[in-house]
Amino acid sequence: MEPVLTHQHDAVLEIALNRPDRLNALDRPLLEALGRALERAEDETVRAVVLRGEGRAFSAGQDLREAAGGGLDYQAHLARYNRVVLQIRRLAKPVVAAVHGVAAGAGMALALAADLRVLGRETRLTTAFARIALVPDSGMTYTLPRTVGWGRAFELLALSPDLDAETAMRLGLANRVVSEDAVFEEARGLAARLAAGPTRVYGLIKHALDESARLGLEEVLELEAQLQKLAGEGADHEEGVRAFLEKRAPRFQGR
Ligand code: LHQ
Repeated sequence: MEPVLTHQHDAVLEIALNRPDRLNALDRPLLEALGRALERAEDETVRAVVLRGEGRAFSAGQDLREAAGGGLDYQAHLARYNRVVLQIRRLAKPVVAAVHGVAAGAGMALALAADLRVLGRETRLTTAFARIALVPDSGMTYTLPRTVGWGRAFELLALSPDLDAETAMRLGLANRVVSEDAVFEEARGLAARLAAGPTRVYGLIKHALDESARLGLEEVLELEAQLQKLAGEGADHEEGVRAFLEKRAPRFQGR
């Protein structure tokens, strides 16, 4: 069985984690397949990505059977996680995580690396790492405090509560909460809407937000000016302005 499934519908690439009997626990073959799937997302025919899980969960995080007994070289293994997290963040197009069931540990970290999260009303999130006496990884110490604030991050990481969808929404961890069986459709709808947008500019927005996390105000202002020059030269900007003046909806080509 392929550990990751991909399916492209129009300009939306759907990537599904596919170890349902293990709640899509992440092991080496799955992470390597996810890396290959994310390479496919670079294709210019792809303008948005949905990341989701098969079965009853998004992902239970690292496969603890693979990690048990000291047989796993954590540093080498983390390079596989780091690769996919960077692939998601550096992909110059939006990634929507469709999070149903549960997302734990590195599974939650993958969802946090995405640009938008759709949760089901019954979905639970848990950082999980400290429950098994591990520090957070897969970028969680970067994404979590930037999402929920520094004041809450330690509590979520140290005590690892089960967060329900309502709390996740309140903390800014979810963009949409829908009924559990509508999670994929909602995520696909969002991705389709984004795929019809100014894709190149979405990539620049993503870059600007990531960079702003480590820059001072003066540097942010400078970066915005540089990116605005790039955006302003784009065909989509010209189309957006023309559509506004002609009082019609823009037809963006993603350029
Ligand atoms: C699992 C797993 C799992 C294997 C459920 N592995 N089988 C760590 C190490 C090294 C380097 C890289 O980074 C990391 C990062 C991490 O991700 S650390 C955090 C790892 N994840 C966890 O600690 C979560 C462990 N799982 C759970 O706490 C629960 O399973 C959750 C809360 C996810 C779901 O609970 P339930 O809905 O009650 O399901 P369940 O526990 O009954 O699980 C169903 C099956 O899936 C079960 O197998 P079985 O044969 O008994 O039916 C579980 O053993 C298996 N499974 N998570 N991570």
